[in-house]
Amino acid sequence: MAEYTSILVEREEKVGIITLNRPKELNALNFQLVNELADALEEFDRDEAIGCIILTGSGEKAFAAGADIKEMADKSPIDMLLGGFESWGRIRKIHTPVIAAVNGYALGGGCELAMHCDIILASENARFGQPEILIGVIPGAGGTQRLARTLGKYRTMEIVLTGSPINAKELESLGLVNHVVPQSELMNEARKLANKIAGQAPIAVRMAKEAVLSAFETSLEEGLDIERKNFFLLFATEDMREGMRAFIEKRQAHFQGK
Ligand code: CO8
Repeated sequence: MAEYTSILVEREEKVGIITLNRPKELNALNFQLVNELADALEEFDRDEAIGCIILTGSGEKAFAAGADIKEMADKSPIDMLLGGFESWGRIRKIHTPVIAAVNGYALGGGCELAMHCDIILASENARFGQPEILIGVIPGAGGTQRLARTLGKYRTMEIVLTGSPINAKELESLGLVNHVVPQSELMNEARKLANKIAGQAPIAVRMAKEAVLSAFETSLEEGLDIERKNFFLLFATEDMREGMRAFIEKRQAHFQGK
């Protein structure tokens, strides 16, 4: 594992855990942190032994309270362009499923980062929001798009135009948060879910993630094509033979990632 200064990286068997680690700044996302995060996610993505990644924040107050306003305050458009924004694109392209364990504030870039993940678990005290409008800007890492595609136009407009926070329970009822749990249970629940995913046939998991994400980026026709091709492709894997044989023989399947 590479050396990181703004994140903590651990592995527990098939699960990789990344913790945003600037607790005094409520894990505000400076460029260094986002670059490190992209590096660490890619490192886990290359590791065939890792079947799922959990992303969380250190401390009890925040997942991430947004991009680092102190770092951004004096920047020019060119500084922002050259400052490492491509790391967000790298995070978006991770093939391994990523679970966000949102343990407090997920605001601005923090909310956008949670939405880059594939499943969002939240503690009861978690607060989400896109407060950029309050400091004279707008979301810049996908907030307007991912919220609109999940919640629809009207709720998204209110969130983006008022900057008001939303609690985890409300987002659970709107379908953006998968489950809300007590803070003391959050990492246990994330581990349980991560281990369940990491125990599935790895190539099927990858194909499934790709197919679901294509629903955000293609027409229904193209998305159905991607799903069907991935489905057919899985008939070339040993894990597909093993999974179906195990069902017929009434035993547990042993997947090898081949
Ligand atoms: N950036 C920098 N520092 C921050 C941030 C932040 N986003 N959030 C909190 N901090 C710092 C505070 O300045 C404070 O530091 P200090 O002790 O040195 O004064 C420390 O963290 C603790 O914060 P508070 O004292 O404010 O804690 P409170 O409990 O009173 O309030 C809040 C917590 C409500 C979360 C409050 O801190 C807050 O409103 N933070 C800012 C939230 C925000 O506006 N986020 C959006 C930022 S813009 C953005 O995310 C654009 C994304 C674009 C794409 C990404 C590009 C990289």
